[in-house]
Amino acid sequence: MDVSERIAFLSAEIDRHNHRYYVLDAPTINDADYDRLFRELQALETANPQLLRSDSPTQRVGAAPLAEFVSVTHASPMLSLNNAFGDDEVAAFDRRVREGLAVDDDTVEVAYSAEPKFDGLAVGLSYRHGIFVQGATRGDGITGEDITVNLRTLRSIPLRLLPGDSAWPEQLEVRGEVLMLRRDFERLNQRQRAAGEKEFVNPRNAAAGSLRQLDPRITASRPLRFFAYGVGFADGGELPETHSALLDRLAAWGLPVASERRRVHGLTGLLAYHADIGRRRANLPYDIDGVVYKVDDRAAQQRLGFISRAPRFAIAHKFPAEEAVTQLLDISVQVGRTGALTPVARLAPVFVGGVTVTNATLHNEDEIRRKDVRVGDSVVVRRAGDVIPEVVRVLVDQRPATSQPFVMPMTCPVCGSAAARSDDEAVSRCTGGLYCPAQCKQAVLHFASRRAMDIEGLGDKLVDQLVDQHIVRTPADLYRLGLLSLVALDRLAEKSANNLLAAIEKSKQTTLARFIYALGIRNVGESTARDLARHFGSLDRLLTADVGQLQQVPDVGPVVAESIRLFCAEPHNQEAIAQLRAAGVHWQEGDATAPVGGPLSGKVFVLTGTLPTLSRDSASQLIQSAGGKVSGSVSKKTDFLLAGDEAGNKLDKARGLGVTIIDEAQLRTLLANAPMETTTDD
Ligand code: 5U1
Repeated sequence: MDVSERIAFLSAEIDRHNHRYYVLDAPTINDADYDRLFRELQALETANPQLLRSDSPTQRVGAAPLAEFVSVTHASPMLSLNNAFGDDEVAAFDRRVREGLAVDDDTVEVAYSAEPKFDGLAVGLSYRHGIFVQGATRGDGITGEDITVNLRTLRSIPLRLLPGDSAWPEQLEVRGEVLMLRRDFERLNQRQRAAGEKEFVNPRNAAAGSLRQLDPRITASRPLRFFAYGVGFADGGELPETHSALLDRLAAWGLPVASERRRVHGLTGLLAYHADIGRRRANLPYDIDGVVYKVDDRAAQQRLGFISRAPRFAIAHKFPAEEAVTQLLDISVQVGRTGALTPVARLAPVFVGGVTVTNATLHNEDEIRRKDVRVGDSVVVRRAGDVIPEVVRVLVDQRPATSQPFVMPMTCPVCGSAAARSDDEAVSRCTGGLYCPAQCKQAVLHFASRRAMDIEGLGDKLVDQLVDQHIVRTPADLYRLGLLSLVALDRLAEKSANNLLAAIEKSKQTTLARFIYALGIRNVGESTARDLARHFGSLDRLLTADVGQLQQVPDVGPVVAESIRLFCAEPHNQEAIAQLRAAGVHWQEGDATAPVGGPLSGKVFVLTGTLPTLSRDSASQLIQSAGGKVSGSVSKKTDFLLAGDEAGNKLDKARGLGVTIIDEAQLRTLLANAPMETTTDD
């Protein structure tokens, strides 16, 4: 055996043992022998650097710390799931699926794939010709962050896929979750305790904190696992017809897949699976917050399609939220961005749903009255997943004799303006608008937030000072800030102040969708802002639209349309928009039908020749999903000619017109590096 054969043998052996340990949970080697193989491989690679492969098992750790995460546009959006909280909602899901697939015969049951719903972080792993090339977080579902170097450190992620029984597609993006097993979490916390370091609150937080580290050595030191639950994108190869067979195939390629997955039939099968996993939940190696059902037939999934960024063919059936009893110490009233006064329960600390809870929402005055919640009460508190904890009910028999009903203040607790409640609303609102420091702070924070104008470095402590010292009264004032006023603030060094000013300057160039979202119009979230931008294509068209025109936008009903109209009609808002424009905030306006805000927004591409890995369709899809346009012929309006092998006379024409000619690799760079786009939730 020569050196290169020995290196290949050792790499394959180490991969095989990783797979046995991390994926099959059936190791066949002890730690000392594993270390010996590993050290021998390292020594051979050091002595023969020309034989070092990027997918070698020694190359998991060792990448240099990153300065920042680069954003990546997903080949297809990473969707979220709709939730069902009870059997009736699951029955409704099954009914919708049957209707959608026109299954009329009552004796026929739909086949579903049922799986645990991991309480981890969604990621996508891209393989090219079976080699792991890129890993990304879900981010807003359209763009995520490139965390390849961190994901490479997870030994449960194969750096090269096993051959299995069938060939991998040339390009494959596997979707799944990164999590920490409970036993690994306990051990990690023991280690933290022994080192005098802070303990992690729960496995999910520990996994999240470990994955988003700029230094991959930190990620490598944390016991993270990956579990696959599907495929986001595939090109150049066949995949099985059913989702359950797809999961089996992913497992055969060496990817970890939950062993609790089952193929079940009809509503009865779904509910029996939920009950079974619910019974076994406490003994599972990982935290789950429910189960996921997917129509098993993948062609049927395509037919059912999507609604508002969630698939119609799948649903998460959540487990009931965990509850605990604690003392209600006080009720305080918070003022939100739109002036809503929200009563908040201040609680004696209690561990529930994986975290220590000290505050819980009481929603509004009617809720407090309905539940008759009083200071001093013993209350049942509930928390599920990342949902805000809530007070469920009061243990009235334990109530102190002296307790008094809660009375909602008639004035804003922050600015003293009158609090008003309209007949059709459950909440009272402070009428102070931006005069109210609480509303102003929230408005500025929202305006600057990552998915709005993305002004990095403008945190709540800074906004508190800027608003409290009357330096900032509206978001437009941010663009008037100077170095002198910033360095005069508490704890803001000159370097940070300069960075902030640069971030503010950078934010001036934005997209229409981001700008609309940043305005903070009531009932207009990111997705609606994007729809509005796409529909109207210009801010002025939006500002002058009437309720009827607004309701032509997908998902905009009478309530949202009225909120937008009210906002646009308000002179203060028009003034604020004018100030922002005068300060230099700008975006590209144009074709109302083009996706707005994608990294290739407004760019016209023409394709010619055969690309190395992408089909024409996939390349066009990638361009369009990033906001670009694909045209059939080269003209003066063409921005890029994407040329592959055997390019035709379009290449000559493009050269003649001075059009930029790019290859597939340059397209990918454009997709990854172009200015960030707008978008959404997790
Ligand atoms: N187990 C599992 N989790 N999960 C999450 N499957 C699964 N599928 C998902 C998501 C968001 O989405 C696909 C159905 C598109």
